[in-house]
Amino acid sequence: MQTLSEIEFEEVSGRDGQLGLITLTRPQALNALNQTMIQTMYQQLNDWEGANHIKAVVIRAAEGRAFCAGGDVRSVYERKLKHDSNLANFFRDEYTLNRCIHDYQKPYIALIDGITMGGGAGISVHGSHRVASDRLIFAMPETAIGFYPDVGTTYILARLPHKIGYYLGLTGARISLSDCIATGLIDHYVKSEQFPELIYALADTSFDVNEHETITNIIKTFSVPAENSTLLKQREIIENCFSEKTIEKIIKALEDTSDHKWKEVASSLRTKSPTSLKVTLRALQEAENLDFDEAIQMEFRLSNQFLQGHDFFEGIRAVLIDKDQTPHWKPATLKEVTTASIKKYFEPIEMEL
Ligand code: QUE
Repeated sequence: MQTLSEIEFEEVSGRDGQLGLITLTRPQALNALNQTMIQTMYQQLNDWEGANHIKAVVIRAAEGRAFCAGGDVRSVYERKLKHDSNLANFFRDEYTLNRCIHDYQKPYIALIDGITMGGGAGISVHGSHRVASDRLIFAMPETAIGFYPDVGTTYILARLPHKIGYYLGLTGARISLSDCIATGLIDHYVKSEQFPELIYALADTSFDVNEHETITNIIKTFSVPAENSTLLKQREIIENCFSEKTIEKIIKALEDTSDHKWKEVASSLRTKSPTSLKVTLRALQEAENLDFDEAIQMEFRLSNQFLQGHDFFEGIRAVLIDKDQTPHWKPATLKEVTTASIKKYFEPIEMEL
């Protein structure tokens, strides 16, 4: 049932033109993106891109714990149970939206206040200006549900310094605002109380010349310094372990640190889908040499393959449906995952993105 709107669009007028304002309003599902939200947002972004009176777009979430907890993979699971033959179109629509944001011809400003995971990253980190509050919790947790970091983030994660993107994408680690600023995932820290004023300041300013820098300067009048990143202090260990070329070697390197925290990271990797880990590692390695468009096309191939497999549905079941937190992966061990089975994920498909 979908009676109330789960995403809202407004045009905010200021002394100099209008902003397109998107507000996610599905707090009961942590603003997880369903296909209708994705399609209407894409439509609206296209309309605003061609509308002379709209000078920039801002996205935010209605008050609550989350900016956006992901794509609505629960509904993907339900559709699978109903033998829906076109599950891949959910991902086609979502990645088309992500690509639209990456390519957007007007400034796209994400104001992030709260949990941002998976699909939530896909509608924020590809924007031209990424602003977050100290309530940000960022994660790409998909290997826990037998999937992989998608929504264009293979491109992003592959480019983070010190192999931090490999760490985030493989382990699903949750990181803070200061860690996001230090790695470059987020550009500015603004306190959430300031978000409304920032929106009005943006609406009031003319962006006629040098719009990117003009907006950056407005944001800077509201921004405050972030704390020191705890993650960046660990960059040597991270870079050392996550530069290894296989999952088995990464796990071994983590165990060899003889540091309690990093041994636990090794144990946590052992709980993830072995297929997900191997596909994710290879996808990040590939994405280092791909442009955004190529990376998200690769992702669409991967997602199609995950929809054919076992682990994605088992992961959604264990984490989001039955919540027993005990997924039974098939194959269950890294050793049993064949090179041929991984290779298949990267092969061309009939209907490419
Ligand atoms: C790993 C994930 C996701 C997750 C939890 C994980 C994910 C996702 C959701 C989610 C959260 C709230 C919802 C919803 C989905 O949780 O991708 O429909 O209401 O979308 O451990 O990858």
